[in-house]
Amino acid sequence: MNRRKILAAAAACMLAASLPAMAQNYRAEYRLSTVLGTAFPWGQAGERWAALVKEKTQGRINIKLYPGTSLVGGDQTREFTAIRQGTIDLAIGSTINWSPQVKELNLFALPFLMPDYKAIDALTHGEVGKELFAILEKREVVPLAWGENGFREMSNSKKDITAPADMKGLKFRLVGSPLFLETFTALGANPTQMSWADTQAALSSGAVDGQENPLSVFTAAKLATIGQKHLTLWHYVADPLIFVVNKDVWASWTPADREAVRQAALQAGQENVAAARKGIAGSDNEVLKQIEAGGVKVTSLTGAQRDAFVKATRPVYEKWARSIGEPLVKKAEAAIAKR
Ligand code: X2X
Repeated sequence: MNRRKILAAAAACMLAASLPAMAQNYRAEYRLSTVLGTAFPWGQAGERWAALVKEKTQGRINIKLYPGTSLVGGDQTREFTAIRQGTIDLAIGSTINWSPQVKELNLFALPFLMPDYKAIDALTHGEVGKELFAILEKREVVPLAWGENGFREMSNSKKDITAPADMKGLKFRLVGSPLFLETFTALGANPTQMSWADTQAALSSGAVDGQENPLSVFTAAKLATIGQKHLTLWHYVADPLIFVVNKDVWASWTPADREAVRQAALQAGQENVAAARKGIAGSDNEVLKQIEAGGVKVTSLTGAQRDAFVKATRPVYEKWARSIGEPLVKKAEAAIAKR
C-alpha cells in the first residue's frame, strides 16, 4: 500500500468510528405499509411520517410508502402478521384490519360503543389506549401513536336506509373480523367480506350494493360516481389508526433515532386526526355539503331511529364484549361515560 492509500484507509476508519455504532446496520430503505394512498388522509399521514423521520434523523432513516397494502398483495387483514414477520418494517394500520390477530382491537368495532369524537379520544388518549399499546407490545410490534380513519357511515346504491328493515337483502362489502359480518347479519343485510382493493370494482359492477367507510374515504374514492347515492350517517363504529414499527427494526436504531421516529409519529398522528375530521366534525360540515352536491341523499338518524339499530345489534355487542374481554370493555364504557 502506498502512503496515499494508507491515509485514505485511516480516514475511512476514523469516519466509521465516529458514526454511532448501530448506524452501520441501517438499511437503505424501510417499507411503510398503509391501505389507502396519498389521495386520502391515511396515505398522507404515511407520507408525512416518512418526511418527518427523514428530517429528524438527518436522512439516516429513509422510509418508502407502500400504499394499497401492496406488501401483502392487498390483503389488508394479513398486514399485522407481515409486520411481525418483517415483510413490513413500519405500518399505519386500522384497528379493523389487525383485529383478526389482535382480538382486543375489536373494541372499536363494538356497534354503537362510541357516540362521538370525544368518545374516541377518551379511549385512545386514556387508559384503554395505553392498555391496547401494551397488548401490541406483547405481540412484538412497537406502537408509537394514534391516528384516525374515522366514523364509518353506510352507503348503498338502492335506497335510503332509516331502519334495520331497509337493509334486508342488501349486499354489503365489509372487511375485518367476523364481528362486522355478525353485525350486518343481525341487521338483516347480506354481508360479504372483501378487501378494499376489490371493493370499487364490486360496487361499480353492482356485485355488491353497499359499503361502510368514513366520509373522507367516501369522497376521495369518489364512491358517489359509482352509484353510491344513498348515505346513512349512523356513526356505528369508528376505526383509529395505529403507527407501529417492527420490533427488530426498532431495536436496530440508536435511542436518539428511535425517539425521532416516535416524535415524528406523534406529530403525523395528530395532523392525521385533524385531517380525518376536517369538514365532518362539529360545525364544519363542508364534506357533507360536497357529498350532497354530488347527488347523494344523506340521511341522518333521529334518536329513536338510531335506537332501533342499537337494539338489533345488542346481542352481537354482548357476545363480542366477552371475546374482547369484559374488563377492557367495562373500562372503555366507563371512560366514555366520563368524557
Ligand atoms: O377497507 C376499508 O374499508 C378501509 C380502507 O377503511 C380499511 O382499511 C379499514
